Amino acid sequence: MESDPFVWSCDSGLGTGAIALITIVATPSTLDRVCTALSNRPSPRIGSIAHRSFLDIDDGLFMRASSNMMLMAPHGGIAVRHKFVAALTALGGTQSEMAASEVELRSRWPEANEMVEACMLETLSHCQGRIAVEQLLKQPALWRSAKASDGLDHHDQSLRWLVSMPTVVITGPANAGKSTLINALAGRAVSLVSNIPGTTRDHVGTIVDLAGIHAAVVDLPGERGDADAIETQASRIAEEVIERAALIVAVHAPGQQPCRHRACAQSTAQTLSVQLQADRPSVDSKEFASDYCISALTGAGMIDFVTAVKDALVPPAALHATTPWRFHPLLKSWRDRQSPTIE
Ligand SMILES: Nc1nc2c(ncn2[C@@H]2O[C@H](COP(=O)(O)OP(=O)(O)OP(=O)(O)O)[C@@H](O)[C@H]2O)c(=O)[nH]1
Ligand SMILES: [Mg+2]
Repeated sequence: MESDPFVWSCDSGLGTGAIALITIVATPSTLDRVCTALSNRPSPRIGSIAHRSFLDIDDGLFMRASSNMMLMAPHGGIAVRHKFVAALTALGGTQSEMAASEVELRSRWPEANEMVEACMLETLSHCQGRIAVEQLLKQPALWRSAKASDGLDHHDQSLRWLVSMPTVVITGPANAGKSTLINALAGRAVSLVSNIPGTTRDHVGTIVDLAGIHAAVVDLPGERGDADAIETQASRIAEEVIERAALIVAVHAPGQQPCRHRACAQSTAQTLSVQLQADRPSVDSKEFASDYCISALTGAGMIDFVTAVKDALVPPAALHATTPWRFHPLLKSWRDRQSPTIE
C-alpha cells in the first residue's frame, strides 16, 4: 500500500499556533489515497473545500487547490500536529524545505534540476518572442554563477516586457496613416485604410513581432474636431488603452499638426514621435520635429523605426547583462534562502 511517495510542507511553520496549514503536493491518485487514509474519504473536488474529521483526533478544512495540491488546516496544537506529521510520514510523505508554491512548481516541471530551471520552463511555456526565449535560456547559468553581492532587482524593470506582453499604441490625427502603419507592422490587413478621415472608429489591435519582441500593437481612432457621439465614446476607450500602454507612438503626416489624446500627456510611458508618409513630397514635412520619418507604404525607415520601438521597450544594455534576472516571482524567496546575506 506504501506507494507513490509525495511531499508536504507546513506553511504555518512547525511552532504551535491556532491552526496549522499543511500542503501536500502529489499526483491526483496519491492525494485521494492520503486523504482517504486521513479522513476515510477521497480528496475534495478541485476548487472546493470540505470540512472533515480526521485521524479520530480533530476536524478541520481540506482544500483542493489544484489537481496536484491540497491544503489542510488541522488544529495547530502539538498533539494534533505530531499525529498528523506521523501519519503523513507513514503514508510515504517527505517534508519539503521549500514553500508549497515552490514544491508545486517543481512538481509541474519534474525534468528541472533546480528551482531556476523550473521557473524558466514555466515562463517559457507562456512567453512569446525570440529575445524572451534567448534571455530565459541564459538564466540558469547566470543564476548558478551569480555572487551573493549581485543585485537582483537591476534588470527586473528593464526586461519585464519580455515576460508580460507590452501594449504599443499608435495615436495621431485622422488620415495620418495609422492604420497603414499597423498593417505594415503586422504584415497583413488588420485595420481598414481609406482617405476618408475617421475611417478607424474603434481601436484595432494585433500581436506583432517587433524585431524579436512580441507586443500588442493598437491602432487608435484618429482625432478629429468634429467627432460624432460614437467617435467620442471610442475616444474615451482609446484613453483607457493609452493609460495601459508601455509605449506611445505619436504619429502625424506631412503638414499635419501632431495631436495627442489627453491621456498621452498624463501617461508616464515613453513616447516616440513619428512623421508618416515620408514618400509624399511636402513643403511642410520638416515643420514639426519628429524622432523618425518613415513611409509605411514604401517601407522607407521602417527597419530603424521597429528597432527603436524594440529598444524603447527593452534597453539593449539589459539584454547583455551578465548578472541574473529575476524573471519569476518565486526566484526572490528562493535566492534569499540560498544566500541569506543578500540585499
Ligand atoms: N503616399 C502615402 N500614403 C499613405 C501612407 N500611409 C497612409 N497613406 C494614405 O493615407 C490615407 C489615410 O491612411 P489611413 O492608414 O487610413 O490613416 P489613419 O490615420 O488610420 O486614418 P483614420 O482611421 O481616419 O484616423 C490613405 O489614403 C492611405 O493610403 C504612406 O506611407 N504614403
Ligand atoms: Mg485608421
